[in-house]
Amino acid sequence: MKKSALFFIFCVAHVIVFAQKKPNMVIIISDDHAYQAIGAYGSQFAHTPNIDKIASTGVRMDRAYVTNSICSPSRATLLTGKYSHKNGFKDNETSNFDHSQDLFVKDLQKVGYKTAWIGKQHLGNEPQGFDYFSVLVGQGTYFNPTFINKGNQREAVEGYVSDIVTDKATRWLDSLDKNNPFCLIIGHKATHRTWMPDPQDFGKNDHKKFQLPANFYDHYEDRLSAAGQEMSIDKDMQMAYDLKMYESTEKMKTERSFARMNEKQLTSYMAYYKPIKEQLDMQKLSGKALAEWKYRRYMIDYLNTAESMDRNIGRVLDYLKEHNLEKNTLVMYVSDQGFYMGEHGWFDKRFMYEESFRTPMVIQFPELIAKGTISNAKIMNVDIAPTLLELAGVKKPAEMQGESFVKVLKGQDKEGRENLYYHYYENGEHAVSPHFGVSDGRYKLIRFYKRVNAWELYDLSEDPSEMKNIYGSASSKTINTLKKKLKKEIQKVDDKEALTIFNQKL
Ligand code: SGN
Ligand code: CA
Repeated sequence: MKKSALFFIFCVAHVIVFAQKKPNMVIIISDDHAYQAIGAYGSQFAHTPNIDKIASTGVRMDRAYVTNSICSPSRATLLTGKYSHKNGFKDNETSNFDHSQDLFVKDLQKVGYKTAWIGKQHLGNEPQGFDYFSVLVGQGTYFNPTFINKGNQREAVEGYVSDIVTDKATRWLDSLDKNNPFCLIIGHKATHRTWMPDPQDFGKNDHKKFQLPANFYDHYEDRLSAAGQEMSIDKDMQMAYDLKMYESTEKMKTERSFARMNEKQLTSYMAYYKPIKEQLDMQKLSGKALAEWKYRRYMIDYLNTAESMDRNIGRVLDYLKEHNLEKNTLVMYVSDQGFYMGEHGWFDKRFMYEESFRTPMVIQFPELIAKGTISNAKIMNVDIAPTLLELAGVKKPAEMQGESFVKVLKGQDKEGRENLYYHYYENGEHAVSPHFGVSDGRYKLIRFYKRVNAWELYDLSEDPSEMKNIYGSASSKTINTLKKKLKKEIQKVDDKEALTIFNQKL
């Protein structure tokens, strides 16, 4: 054989071996799942053995943050590695996602990856960059959900959403030629409002004692936007819609999420909730007693809903193990943002305060990450795309704003980002004022605008629950230092809208 032919064979073989070495990726993204409700994060009441298993096999990220604490903007940031003002998806109410822009999954496809998104994506009905997709229509529903499959084909499936999404995910994995690397994104509907458990999980968390957060009765002094929100468990959480307190099956069926249930599903819901409603009626609660009853029921529904998701995450982990894929597959579990479990008296998210700004993130990848690592490095969801690209050996596209945290995963970087920049835009449901801000880990400076015009400053080392806005009392030196940091971050990500507001006098 000629030398050149031999060389050619060598090159092809090298490419094949190299291609096989590219890691597989399974990204499991939940919806509104709080770190306060995860065992691995120290929750005393959560039952999340499978998420915990990912953490103990790999790393628990304790300072993972989002750039904009709301569903679709978070997923848009995950896909693009860009802030909302650059990827064009700022809020759920007015934005349309441009799927034709560069997405990390498209870059992965170029180097041989098979890609799929299955479950909740919430970025319209025409995803791009996926060899296969089956996404929930809009927010999706817990029962008998409808999917849009590639080729714009609608499919209604009977059953409970977390099971169905996982069935689809494992079927897609089954269909793959495992010699090619793959990137699978599983989007869970759980634990989004209105927290509807799989009936088999009713009762699982009902016996538990929940400690009311110390700031449940927050009076929001010096915090105008916090005072004006509409996401209070006491004031805004609805007895019927949210907590499922209906007099009769007929009344229950007036709500869309129940109207779509089959007889068996509806019967099991009535059988569980009716006695709770009867007991409540007998108690005739009001004031604080009623607020605390609502908090308790919220916790129970939320945790019962999480049971199925965690169980289904376990199915995916088992699949990888059974198919000998565990070693060469990175598994990341992340939520689209954090969530309030009664802190400040709230449910929902949106604020730059820690509970919603921070997101749970645990990652296993035995080839790279040491077992049982706890990382305090500051990272953001905008950093996920560049990290995955680096692991796949792909150069980061110039316009991608995130920074790879591969070094953090390898244990070579303990700090991560110096500053965290945040910008929330939506100005509607739950009445949270738009705002942007910076956190350096100790101080957090926030500028609210539109609905409320105000600055807020917190010293997290003194006040981790962010109850005391010290903007009015802090030294001008501290404020100026933080303002400089904020301006630098605004300029770094080229957020023109924020810069204009930053420069305005209050
Ligand atoms: C829905 C919910 C809100 C929630 C948003 C955004 N209302 O509109 O409570 O904040 O979604 O959630 S509901 O009455 O429809 O449940 S997100 O996960 O899409 O960001
Ligand atoms: Ca969400």
